Parts: sequence; C-alpha cells; structure tokens
Amino acid sequence: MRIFSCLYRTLYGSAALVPLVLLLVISLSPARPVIAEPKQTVFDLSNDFSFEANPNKVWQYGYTPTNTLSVDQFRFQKNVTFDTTGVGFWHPDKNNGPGPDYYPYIACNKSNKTQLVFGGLAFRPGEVAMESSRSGQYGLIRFVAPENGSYEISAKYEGIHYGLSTTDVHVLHNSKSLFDADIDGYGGDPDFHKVEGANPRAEYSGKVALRKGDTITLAIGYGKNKTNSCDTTGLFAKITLADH
Ligand SMILES: [Ca+2]
Repeated sequence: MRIFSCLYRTLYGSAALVPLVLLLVISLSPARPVIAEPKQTVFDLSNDFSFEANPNKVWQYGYTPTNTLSVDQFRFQKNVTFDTTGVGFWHPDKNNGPGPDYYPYIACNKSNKTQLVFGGLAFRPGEVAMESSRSGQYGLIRFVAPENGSYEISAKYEGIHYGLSTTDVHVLHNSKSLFDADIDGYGGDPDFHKVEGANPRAEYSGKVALRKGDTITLAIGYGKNKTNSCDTTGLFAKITLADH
C-alpha cells in the first residue's frame, strides 16, 4: 500500500510541475522579433479593388441618390453580381437586371486580360468602370485619407462602350472640385474597338494636401445628353502618400 501511495505522490508531483516548467521555458525563451508590415503608401484602385468589402480599407464604392453631384450624400453600394467573364459589378442593392438598384454600378475586371462584357464593353486588365443611372445618379468611388500628408493623385478616365460613352467625369477633394471633363467616345483597348470620338479620354494628375479623413471622390455622371445609354466609362486611379 505504501508503495502505491509513494508512486501516486511521485506521479502527481511530476504532473503538477509541468505547467511550472513550461512557464519557465516560455519566459526564458528569447523574444520573437516583431515583423512590422510595411506601411501602405501607394493606393491603387485596381490592385486594391474588392468585391468582398465595402468600405474596403481606404476605398468606398457608392453613388448619389439624385443627379446632383453631392458627395455629402454618398450612399454605399451593397450588392455584387458577376458576368460570365468574371467581371464583377457593385450595385446599390439586389435587383433583377438593368433598372432600379442595378445602376449606378461600379465594375472591375480583376483578371489579367481584356474582357469583353455584354458584347460591347471592353474592360482592360484591372480596369474599373462606372455607369450612371437613367435618372442621372452618379457613380462614386471615395478615397479616405489614412493620415495627414501630401498625396499625388492620378485618375485616368476613358470610354469603354462600343456605342461611344457620353459622360461627365470628376475628381473632388471633399466637396471642392479638382477636375471636371466630358468623355465622348471610345478610348479603351484598341485591339477590341477603334479609338474614336470627340474626347474618348480624360486625365487628371495633381498633388494635394489632405488631412486624415479627407476624401478624394472619383465620379461619373450621365453627361450632357442626360441619358446613361451606352455610357460605361473606365477608370484607373492611383493615390500616393508622398510626404507626411
Ligand atoms: Ca450619356
């Protein structure tokens, strides 16, 4: 009996020591180096684009409730669809195809080759595109500055609809306009359709001081002809934190 009692005490004592030994080993282990992720300073709309999240870090996908370019009325897109090529579309809400809650949309070709969508829209690799609604609601993409600093902004718009896009395109800092232009024509991938029209492309570049939380809004409307027919307009945008 005494033997068993002794054995029990020995085993129990060893087991009780295990947590203490582990704690000692962990506390004496050299600290693991903390590898900080490099801070993102280049914000590329195409590279960063997401169909899973909205807001998506510094980017937000939205629209206006009316045909007034009122950035303070920004509404978030909520619903995503994909066409057969894999090009995705953010929409205001669930819908039954072209009509209410389908427009304004924000689309992106995440593949590495130009995709022909609906037989008449050519999306270059990574290209984002927007189309206004029939009533002239704007498609909006918003960048929210992550910190105070000087930012270099580049925005390139181009008509990508074979029916020749007729849109108004804009860049705003908060509610202040930085750039306004009209797109009239096709300025997309020339291997898919010839470049034509009075103004198939428009480009803005500039350096702007932003405070944390300031917004840069990229907007597309239905243009002077006040119809969104054949209006799909592509966009490549990059915002770089230059000095801070
Ligand atoms: Ca139009």
